[in-house]
Amino acid sequence: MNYEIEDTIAAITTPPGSGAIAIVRISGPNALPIIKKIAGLTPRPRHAHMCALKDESGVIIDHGLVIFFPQPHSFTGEDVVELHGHGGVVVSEWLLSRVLHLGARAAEPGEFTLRAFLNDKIDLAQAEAVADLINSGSREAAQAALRSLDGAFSERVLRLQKTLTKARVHIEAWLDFPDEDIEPAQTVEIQGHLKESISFLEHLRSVARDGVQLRDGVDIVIAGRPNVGKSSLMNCLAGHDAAIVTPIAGTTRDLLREHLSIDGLPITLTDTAGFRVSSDPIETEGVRRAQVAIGSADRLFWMVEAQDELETALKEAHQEFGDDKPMTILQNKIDLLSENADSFEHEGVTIIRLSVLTGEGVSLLREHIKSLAGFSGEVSGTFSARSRHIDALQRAESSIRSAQEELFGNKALEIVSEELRAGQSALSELTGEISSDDLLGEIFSGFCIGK
Ligand SMILES: Nc1nc2c(ncn2[C@@H]2O[C@H](COP(=O)(O)OP(=O)(O)OP(=O)(O)O)[C@@H](O)[C@H]2O)c(=O)[nH]1
Ligand SMILES: [Mg+2]
Repeated sequence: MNYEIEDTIAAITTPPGSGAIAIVRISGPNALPIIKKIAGLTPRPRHAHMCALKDESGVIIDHGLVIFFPQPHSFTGEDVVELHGHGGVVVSEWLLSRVLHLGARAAEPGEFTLRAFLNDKIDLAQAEAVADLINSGSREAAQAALRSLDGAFSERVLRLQKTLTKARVHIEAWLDFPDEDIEPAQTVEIQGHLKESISFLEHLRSVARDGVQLRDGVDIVIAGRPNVGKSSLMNCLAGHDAAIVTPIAGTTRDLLREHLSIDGLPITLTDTAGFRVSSDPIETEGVRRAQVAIGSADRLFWMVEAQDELETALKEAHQEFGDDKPMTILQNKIDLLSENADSFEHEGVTIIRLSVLTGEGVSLLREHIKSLAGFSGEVSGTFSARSRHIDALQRAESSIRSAQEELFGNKALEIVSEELRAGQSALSELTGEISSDDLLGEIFSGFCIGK
């Protein structure tokens, strides 16, 4: 990652290929001089100018719009110019090469957002939310990312920081004047701040956990012997005929992936070829691919027929995939036995009896999927979050709990102070007040070019 912000960067910000428009974005101190040479005018701030965009010999590359966002009121906090040209690969690359020729450097992935962060336009949690919004897998996930981008997560972290600062002010004062006794009323006040912080952190962590699920989703593979109804389930959950379903065993040969959402929880569902030993090399390859997909999935749905012996099904699945693979056993086709849908635990494995054909038990399955992800389904106030956020919130909580215990117990104020400092520092990682280059590199390299 390039952490220099003195130079001027440029990139095509729209996706490659043909489209109605393509946008070249320039950010940095030379954005305005560069555009003057290309468009032959000094654009007024935040006005769209229609003009001829020319190369160095005066040849018109394209007619397009020029919009100038002067610093600091731009996305990056620097002078930003956008060139909106016609959306063709040749024209947009020609425009970009002209901009680069005039002294701009090609932006790295995420570099515009990195600059917004470095120039204090947004904090780290908000920068991450930009990527989450772009990559969101459901409307709910997009809304959660937008909430984070608008500062919902950061505001809560800031509120916590303030409460902890209040507690630290007292502690530090006592440390500075060790001869003075601690007033009982003040201890109560600090305890109050710590208690408030802990319960707020608990709440924040549970909302963040939903946020992580909304962002990451769950990767589920449906597998089992041929003809048990795997593809039928895929179609049922996807809501359309994604996979071919026939009464012929061995219908599905290849992996088939669908992205769907259950109450906003993004799911990647993979349908696979039925497991059996076959002399057909295509089917054998299908089974091999299914095994690979199961290996990397969050969860395996091992499907059998309702009439099959449960113990046999469990043994078979454990033999095939080991004891560590998180799995659910689906006993399908209960309609043939005229039985009711059911969901229960057996030897630590969830068993769901259902009929994909009649739809009975499918709602049990949907609830099961949400509970697997620890997803409450209450997404209206959720913001997008990542596992690094959960980790930092957990560390902050454990530090504050230690401070609380110390204050009740031994009352070693140095330790209380140290724990509170550690708690605040964990919270600072969320918003990026404390961050390493490695972390920034990891976060911003996940962006696309031009963002
Ligand atoms: N009675 C009944 N039939 C079902 C049910 N679910 C699926 N079927 C039928 O079972 C047959 C096989 O369904 P598929 O969904 O193609 O099964 P599959 O497991 O994908 O089969 P392969 O791709 O060959 O491995 C079809 O005729 C389905 O209509 C069910 O709940 N009840
Ligand atoms: Mg199938």
